[in-house]
Amino acid sequence: MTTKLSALQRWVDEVAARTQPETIHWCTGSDDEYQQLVDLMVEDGTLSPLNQETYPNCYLHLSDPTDVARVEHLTYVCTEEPDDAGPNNNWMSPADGHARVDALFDGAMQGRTMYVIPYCMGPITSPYSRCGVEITDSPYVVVNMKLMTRMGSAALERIERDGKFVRGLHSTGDLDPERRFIMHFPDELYIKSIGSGYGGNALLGKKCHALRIASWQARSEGWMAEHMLIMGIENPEGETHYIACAFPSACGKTNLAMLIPPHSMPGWKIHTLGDDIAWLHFDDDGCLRAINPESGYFGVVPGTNEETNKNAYDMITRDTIFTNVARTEDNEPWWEGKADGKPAYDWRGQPYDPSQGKAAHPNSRFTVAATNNPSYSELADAPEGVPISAIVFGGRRKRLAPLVYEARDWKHGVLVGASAGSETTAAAIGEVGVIRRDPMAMKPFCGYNFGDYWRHWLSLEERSDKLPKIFHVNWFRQDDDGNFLWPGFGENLRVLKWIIDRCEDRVGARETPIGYLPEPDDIDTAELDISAETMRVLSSVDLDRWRIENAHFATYLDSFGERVPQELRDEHERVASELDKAS
Ligand code: SAT
Ligand code: MN
Repeated sequence: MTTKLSALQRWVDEVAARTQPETIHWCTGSDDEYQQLVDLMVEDGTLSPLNQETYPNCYLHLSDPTDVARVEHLTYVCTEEPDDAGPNNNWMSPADGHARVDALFDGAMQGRTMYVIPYCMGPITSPYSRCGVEITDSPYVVVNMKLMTRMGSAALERIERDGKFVRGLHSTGDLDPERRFIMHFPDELYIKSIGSGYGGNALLGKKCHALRIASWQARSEGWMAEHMLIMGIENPEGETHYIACAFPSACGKTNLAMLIPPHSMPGWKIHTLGDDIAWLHFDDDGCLRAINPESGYFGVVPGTNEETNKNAYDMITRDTIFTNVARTEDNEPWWEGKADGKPAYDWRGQPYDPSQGKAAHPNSRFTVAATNNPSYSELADAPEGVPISAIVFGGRRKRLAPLVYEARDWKHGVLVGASAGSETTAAAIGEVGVIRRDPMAMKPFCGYNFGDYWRHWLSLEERSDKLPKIFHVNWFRQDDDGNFLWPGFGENLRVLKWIIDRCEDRVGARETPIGYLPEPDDIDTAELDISAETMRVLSSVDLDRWRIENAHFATYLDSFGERVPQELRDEHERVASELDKAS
């Protein structure tokens, strides 16, 4: 196969000339193609079949032990002006960026097959969708892209119609961390990634395209590309509200998106639209609508069980690719937090020895098509997307943030998102558990200067009088002994109910310097083993800690210099003075 789109054909020829593959394979996206690639990888050891009786069509991939997470320090945004990438990104000039990686791509695919993957982020017929083509020498990337995106012939037809596509060039290279780069050239809608086969570094449709490049495109075209799950919440009366929630990697977006309502909330239903990325556009009525550009999940495995996320637990018993989990004697996948079985081999493929660390890597992942999810929404393929009632920010905060609070208005909501922080997780290489600022959960993913990004958020207020309300949640508060105060998981629906009641003006709230908080009794705790005192702690504001937090954020804002919108500084000062007054 080839293409009638000359710009695409030319690019493929040019890449082939540089990387010198043995053959070129244009991906059709068919099930047969998927199976052939899986068989090929089973033959060469890239994949191992798991127990086909209990885990039909499930396979295990063990990556190089140095290649198990995103590498933020090797991820660059290449713009002419360093300030356009901003202090939130590593910067290189486009000329240097190309030169740096092109040298590594020279001859990189010798003796290998080069796969050309046309893909569409979002429903094929949606005006909000955007397309890309990834060229890779990794069949593992191809099968993951098949599970995660709408890829193959239908996407190619749309690309040929649109004439426009994001280019993503990937090679696993030699996996040497010294020769690993993830480069973005937003002006050219071009991504070049080499030296890693891992998820966010290699599946270029995901973070590289759908967040870094798309956030750049979104600013110039007047929409938003955000690190948000999308879910529908249906109450017993049959009324459904859609919300979009931004939490950092490995903070429970997948679990929340496919939550199972607790026993005390009969008649409630959850509909999953997406678990990681939302593209938000205004419709003609000024209503903000969301589509999920992806069509599959790349979720964290450890901790997944029938209690925490039964939908995910069930959906990954078939048709799933596991990456870096452990294995039992019966060849079933195993991970920390799985209720049954025990590990025989660890994520490096070695006989399990507890003194060598965890059996499954803390960032081990499942890749599975969204259609496997029992709570998958019927509207996930709707070209017009779903209307968003609330935007919810959050993160892991042991001490500071209350269970839930609501921003006073849009401007304050932008500040709430911009000042979000979270403890780091195993989703990226680096220290785990330290607080870092993570505005809108986009720290690793915003493809341009955060100052300009906040300005873009603020500007939306002029576009509509139907903007969603903005909230902040924290499922991760702990007591002095490190016990979680809130049970989390399915019980989080109790908090979402309060959020929806606020959107519908059905419940009051208490005004505080940080925003509106529920009265402790306004969150229903029926059938929960939680004391009134704990609820009081969860719904109170520690003014001293908040003043320290606010001062810390001021310093952070300063690091963006003149790019910080004055409106955001003013809003920050307003909150600071409210905090001073209240203390
Ligand atoms: O590796 S990914 O970026 O795809 C997953 C994540 O970190 O959110
Ligand atoms: Mn993510």
